[in-house]
Amino acid sequence: MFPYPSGNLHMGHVRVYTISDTIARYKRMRGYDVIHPMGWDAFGLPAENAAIERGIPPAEWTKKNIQSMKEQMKRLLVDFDWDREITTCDSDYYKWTQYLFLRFYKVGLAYQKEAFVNWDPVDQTVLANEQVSPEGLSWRSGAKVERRKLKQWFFRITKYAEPLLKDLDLLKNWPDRVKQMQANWIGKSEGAEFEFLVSSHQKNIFNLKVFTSRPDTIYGVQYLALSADHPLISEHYIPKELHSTVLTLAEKIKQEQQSVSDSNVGKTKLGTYTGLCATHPFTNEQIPIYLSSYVVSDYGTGALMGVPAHDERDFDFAKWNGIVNENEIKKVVSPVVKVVTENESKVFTELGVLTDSSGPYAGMKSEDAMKAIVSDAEKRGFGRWSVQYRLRDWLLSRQRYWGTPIPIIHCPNCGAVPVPEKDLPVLLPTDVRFTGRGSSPLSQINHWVECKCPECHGPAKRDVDTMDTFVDSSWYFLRYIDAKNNSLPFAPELAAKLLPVDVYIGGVEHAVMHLLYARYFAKFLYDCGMYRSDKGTLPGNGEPFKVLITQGMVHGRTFKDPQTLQYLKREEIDLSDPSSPRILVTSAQPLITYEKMSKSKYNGINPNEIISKHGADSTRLHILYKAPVSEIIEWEDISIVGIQRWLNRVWRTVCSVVESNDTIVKEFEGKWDMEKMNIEERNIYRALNATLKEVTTSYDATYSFNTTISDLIKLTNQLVSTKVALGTDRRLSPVYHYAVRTLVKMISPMAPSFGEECWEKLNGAGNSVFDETWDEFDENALAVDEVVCSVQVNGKTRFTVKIPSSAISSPATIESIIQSSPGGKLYLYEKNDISKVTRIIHVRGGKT
Ligand code: ANZ
Ligand code: ZN
Repeated sequence: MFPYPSGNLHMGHVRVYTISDTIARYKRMRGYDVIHPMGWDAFGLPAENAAIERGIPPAEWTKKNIQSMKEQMKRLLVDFDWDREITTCDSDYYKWTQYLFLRFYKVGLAYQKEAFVNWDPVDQTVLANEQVSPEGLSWRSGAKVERRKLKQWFFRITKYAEPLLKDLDLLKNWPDRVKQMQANWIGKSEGAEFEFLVSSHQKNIFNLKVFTSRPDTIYGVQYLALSADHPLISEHYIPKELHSTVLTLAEKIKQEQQSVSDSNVGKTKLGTYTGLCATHPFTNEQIPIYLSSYVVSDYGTGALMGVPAHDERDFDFAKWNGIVNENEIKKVVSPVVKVVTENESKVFTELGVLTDSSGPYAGMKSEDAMKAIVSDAEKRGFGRWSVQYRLRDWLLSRQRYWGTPIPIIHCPNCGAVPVPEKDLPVLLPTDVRFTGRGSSPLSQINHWVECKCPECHGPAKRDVDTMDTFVDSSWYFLRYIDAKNNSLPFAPELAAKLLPVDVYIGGVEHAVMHLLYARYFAKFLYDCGMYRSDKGTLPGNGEPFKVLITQGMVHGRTFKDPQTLQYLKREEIDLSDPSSPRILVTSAQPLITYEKMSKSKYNGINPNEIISKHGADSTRLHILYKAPVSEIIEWEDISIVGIQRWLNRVWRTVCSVVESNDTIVKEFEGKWDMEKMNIEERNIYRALNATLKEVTTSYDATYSFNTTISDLIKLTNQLVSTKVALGTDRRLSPVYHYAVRTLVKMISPMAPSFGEECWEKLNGAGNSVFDETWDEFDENALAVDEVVCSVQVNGKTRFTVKIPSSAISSPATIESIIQSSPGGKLYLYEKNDISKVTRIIHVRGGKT
């Protein structure tokens, strides 16, 4: 995932790009043609705020930040394909964002409708959600933010709800957690729709539809409830005497739902009787209709059937509004197996068996009753199956300057007219004054706004909104494959050949929005034939990312005063003894925790400092070693010395074989014969191949770099401690030499400059380890010839013996080896009496 160019790399970037660089370098060594691209998610609010606060033009601010972040990435030794670099605020990128917007627009997937925005009444301006404090105040004026209805642009992502949900199944190499979050966000609900006739003076005046996920509870309906926006809530339908009560409450509910914090929407139990009743379609009973704050206007039909016996919220609402007494609650479902509990909850929300109150459906199981009830309702014409999604259309327009202009012209005669393709890009004007006040900056530039209608050539106005930056980032990975194309966003053949992205790495905070939007874009473009290929190359249906790695956060060490619990600055801590930090003034021990890095906690780590102090290689290895990729890292750099000591050991080992006998190794390569090796060589050869196997799997598929590093440390230690029979002249053992070379290769993707240095030492200047091919492990070497077997006597593990592989299937041989071993003599003869043994149990691979 590409970064926002804030100006500084943070530790999260260090982590994610170390992971991607490691995989990319490894894949190149394996002979793959790797695209490892980088770009900048460069539109957005901070640049505009910098302009308002400090008068720096957004473009300038952004460019400077990109420069400095690029330098930092280079210092981290990340090997990106800079010739594919893209920047979303460059017109040769946003031209194509506009082009793609129009593709959506032309098929009706981008449209305009009224929606609420945050309005600052003092500065007379629209605010982004990030500019509104949790208390609902404007970041600049401090005014209480209001909600206003304005015409806004939307992407019809709901049209893709079903494929976006269903195709999660195709993503076998995505974390389950992310798939679950997307599924919840889409929120598919299967149920039924019923119609209730509302009548007055014997006349049917309205056909009221409700959505329910529990059609089996239809006989338990004791009221109906409407949202404040429901068409029945109007002077036309509500009896005169209740106009003021009902309509006033409806206004109040709307105000409350429009307040900035959405947290109390649907929670309060505001409600009132509307004076209307409807006929229950099955029982013909008259059911009262209420107005209620917990009914969401844009979900289902904006109306629901209240079943107090089987839904908690309905129960609360019915009780608070005095709709029914507790003893009048109509139970229509009971548990299949009655479990008697102390305080049986009043509301039974599970599926069960229908009670006698359910007319002809009594005695049926919920599942069967649902089918029967909906099928009967269908036959009688007042109900049907229905599917609802929580997913809402994506509001994409922003009343801001620093974003992709929406390529639409509004003409008084022709309405909204797309800017013709030949006139793209619609460039952002540069003569802008940033005041943070008044209507959006673009709307204040008359010469930009005023234009000619492309259709009737009469005077018209440009759309003055810009796009949400999530639009820019929904397709950038497609541009990487063809970054310089100036006739299309990307060539379809190239896309078909190179996509989907093999490995996509980023934070789990993008689990929903970014990853869902990118899937939506890719699927739409796939459906309109902009990238397609023979079956097999794509995992299906335009899914853009084959493997998703969500790296964990990097937490920083915080110090707190144990008394006041205040966060302390680094300068307030005496760290001269790293294992026992002290508070300088009091010499007390501070409380130490690891938390998300933030300025207010003084626990931020500047990657520049870490790299300067420890070097890029050690920094990279340390960050890979501290935790599995998807888990949180508690960052401290005290233990980085462990990594450095290891690298020193590798270096000394490299130096000890330095006079290259490359030619001898080459001679052996591919035909190592264990029979001809002495025992030490054989052990090394075995250890090397075992490590190579593990490490290769990790680089290829499991990305468990922390264990990769510990495997490599283990191998190094074995090389250091092995006294090869050939004495101090280890370089004469081709096996040893081969092992050292291969060790260096295995380390290199993670620690590239160290790897290069070692390689030069081994092979002379001018040789790059990244030009080498990866060694395949030798399956023969992995066959073990001894197994360690641990022996329990009377339930306690007492000793171990080594059993030759050949004897493993013979219990008698194993027993005799155990008896004659030193441990066996002690525990079976001296401390116990072997003649009293009653039972011998062999356990192998967990099986008895
Ligand atoms: C009767 C009923 C009985 C319900 C019962 C639930 C349990 P999900 O599953 O999330 O889709 N509902 C319907 N429209 C609503 C709206 N616009 N605002 C708020 N709530 C609404 O939720 C569907 C259930 O939420 C529906 O099923 C309805 O209550 C309520 F034992 O109908 B149920
Ligand atoms: Zn026109």
